[in-house]
Amino acid sequence: MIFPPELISFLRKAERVAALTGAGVSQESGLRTFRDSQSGLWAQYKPTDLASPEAFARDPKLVWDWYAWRREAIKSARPNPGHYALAEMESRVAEFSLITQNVDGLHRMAGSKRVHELHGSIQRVRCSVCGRYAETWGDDSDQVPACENCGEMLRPDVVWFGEPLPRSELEAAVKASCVCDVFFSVGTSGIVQPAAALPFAAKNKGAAVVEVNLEPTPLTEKADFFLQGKSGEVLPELVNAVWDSTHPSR
Ligand code: BV8
Ligand code: ZN
Repeated sequence: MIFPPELISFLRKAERVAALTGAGVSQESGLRTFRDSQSGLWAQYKPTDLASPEAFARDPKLVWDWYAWRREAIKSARPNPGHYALAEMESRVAEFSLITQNVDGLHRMAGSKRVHELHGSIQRVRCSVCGRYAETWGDDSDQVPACENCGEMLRPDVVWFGEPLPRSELEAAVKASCVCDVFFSVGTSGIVQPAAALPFAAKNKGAAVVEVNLEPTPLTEKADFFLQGKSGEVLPELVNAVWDSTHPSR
């Protein structure tokens, strides 16, 4: 891909960069995005119907099994070149913040250090009542595992629709978005709030906004650069073009 020269020079000069990622950045690791139709047993459900406290109250075992199925899928997933390119960018820029909506943990696995998980992590499990984290749990086939501390049902440590985001993660993400020189929005349809507002906040504070997606989104017309393509291909090429061997890292 040929990149606009002004994008290259923006990135070479950038002191602070922030990147918001969504399910699209993990698509090339073999994980379905929320927009892709779910497969098999789960095809009949919309994620928004399962990822909510109401769904868990109505049918806790169904919701627990959906997350157990996703944890299994993630076990065999590995970071793809897009994740690694973002980790490389962090090593090249003075201040880099990775803000992710994903709960799959692949950014940290790829070596990203400063990661703000806005929607929690599917790898962590906590008690739905006393909040205690569980390291291990039974996989009893007909009921949700119980908390060792209080006996109530366990749940995934993710943010469901209608639940508030972790305050410290959101505050850090808003701060990074408002002070950055360049803001990337990668592999996200830009629908879910408040994450989807971050690129607009960055733009309003004067950042150059770069969107990487297969197709346009509500952000595209506001973005300064729209790099249409797979993040696993576009991002490594961009990192090479900006910080190739002739340009010293920071
Ligand atoms: C809150 C964790 C308040 C769980 C998730 C009406 C209007 C506006 C807002 C609302 C509204 N009604 C309700 C709301 C608020 C609601 C919301 O935004 N709803 C939406 C549906 C409108 N938000 C909330 O409820 C949030 N909480 O607001 O709380 C509050 C405050 C105080 C006190 C109490 C309450 C909580 C939202 C978090 C929900 N949890 N995940 C889990 O994972 O199971 S959301 C989940 O879905 C993801 O985390 C992610 O955020 C979202 C999916 O979006 P994407 O990641 O973008 O994925 P998607 O599949 O949509 O798109 C993929 C993109 O990638 C596509 O564009 C595709 O083209 C592209 N792509 C694909 N392959 C590639 C690619 N791009 C590049 N390369 C590729 N290879
Ligand atoms: Zn408990």
